[in-house]
Amino acid sequence: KQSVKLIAGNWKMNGLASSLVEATALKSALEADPADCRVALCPPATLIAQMAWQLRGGSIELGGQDCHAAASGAFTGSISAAMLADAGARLVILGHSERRAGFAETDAVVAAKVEAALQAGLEPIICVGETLEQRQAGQAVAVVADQVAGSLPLSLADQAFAVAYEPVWAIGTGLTPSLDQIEEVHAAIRAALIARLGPAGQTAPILYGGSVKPSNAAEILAVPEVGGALVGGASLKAEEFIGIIRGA
Ligand code: G2H
Repeated sequence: KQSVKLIAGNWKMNGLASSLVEATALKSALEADPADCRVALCPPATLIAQMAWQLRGGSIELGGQDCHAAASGAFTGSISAAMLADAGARLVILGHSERRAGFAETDAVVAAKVEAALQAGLEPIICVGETLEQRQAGQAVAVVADQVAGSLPLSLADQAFAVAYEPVWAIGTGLTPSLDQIEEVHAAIRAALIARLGPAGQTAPILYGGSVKPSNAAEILAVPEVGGALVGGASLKAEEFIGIIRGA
């Protein structure tokens, strides 16, 4: 049996205090019928402390969606990894394509953020994925392998972390790669992880992300080397997210 899967919800810039209703509904559902996997929610940072209180005593873990690479200092508007941990987060998503594209985050920036997360005791979920142009040019595997090599510091070797494969063209579009395409890229990521980190690269879960929903979760999660899912839109409603969790 494969190790336990990680199903993480990425709320992105969605969620006000009123969204806590969904988190509470998810907690109740998991208490009534515990999941066979790890479940995490990554809400906007403003909600983490409140949700940590709301979800106390339950099994749902919390994560941030980004952090600064520095430990502290004059970085107006930014949040450090230690602040996320202090608020109650255990994980942090780093290098999401929306950060890479919209905030000019290079592999080197992502790697520095991963170091900062580890320093703060957070488990990073490091995202990689090709654009549609890159896929059409037959470069998907090469692009993703390059991102793994560049975004993962060697200090990850003895730490808990996950990688998320998120093809940019599948994010929020309703499009998903075929199961064969997912299998091919996940195998390439596993090889790149081992090339980069040695035996330590053998066990980190490789999540799939991009338009995961209750109707496609079970088949995607059954693909070899798919160690979980990073779920955007469908994590905002407890009912949909639980449908995905039940597929794990
Ligand atoms: C990909 C994913 C979550 P969605 O960004 O990280 O979002 O499931 O809405 O495609």
